[in-house]
Amino acid sequence: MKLYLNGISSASSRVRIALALKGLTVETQSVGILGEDAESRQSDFRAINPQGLVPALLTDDGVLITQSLAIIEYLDELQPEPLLVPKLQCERALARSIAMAIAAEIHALLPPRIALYLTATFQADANSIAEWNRHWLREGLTAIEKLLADHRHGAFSIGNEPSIADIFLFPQSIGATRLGLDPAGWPNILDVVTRLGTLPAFAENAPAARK
Ligand SMILES: N[C@@H](CCC(=O)N[C@@H](CS)C(=O)NCC(=O)O)C(=O)O
Repeated sequence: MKLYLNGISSASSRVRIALALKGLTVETQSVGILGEDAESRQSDFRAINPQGLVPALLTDDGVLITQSLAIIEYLDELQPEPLLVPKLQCERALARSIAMAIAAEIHALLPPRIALYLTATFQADANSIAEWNRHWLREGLTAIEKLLADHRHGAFSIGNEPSIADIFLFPQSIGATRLGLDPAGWPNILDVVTRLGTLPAFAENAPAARK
């Protein structure tokens, strides 16, 4: 298998964490997503993934799987140990709710292409973009904190084993802290992320900071 990724990418970090938890190694290829690097993505990488986004996983059967959640669920079926999509129906639904709340409602508003568009079309400066990012992170993480406060009953987001909920929460919460948000306002998230940070699969595969 071959994983197209970028070191600063939060969505790529999710797949790297899942691979590490499962002890799987794959060939990797870095794809530029910022500045001039992003130009190679436009031409070459879009021929591979028309969305032009990372992560994307090329399977041994030659199928390109896009979207981090689809990739992680594919890996979970390929090698179920340790299971990342919980077995119990209700826990599975809650884990997917958290993963989707991050992927679809928070992260979708933050990647470089959004900032580029806001700058090119609305002349947003760096401060406005940072505030835009903080706004969607604050709103989204506050909703997830409430969800965790209502349903959490173990060490991690769902029970006592890391799941897709944690895999999506960890990189996003690191991004929020880097943007100056104080995680103390979300005690459950802070507790879960602190525990996750002690696990090598998470600590070693966090998204790199932008230079
Ligand atoms: N929903 C997608 C998000 C993919 C995504 O937005 N990836 C970012 C990096 S974190 C990217 O490739 N961005 C390029 C850009 O925004 O120009 C997933 O979960 O895989």
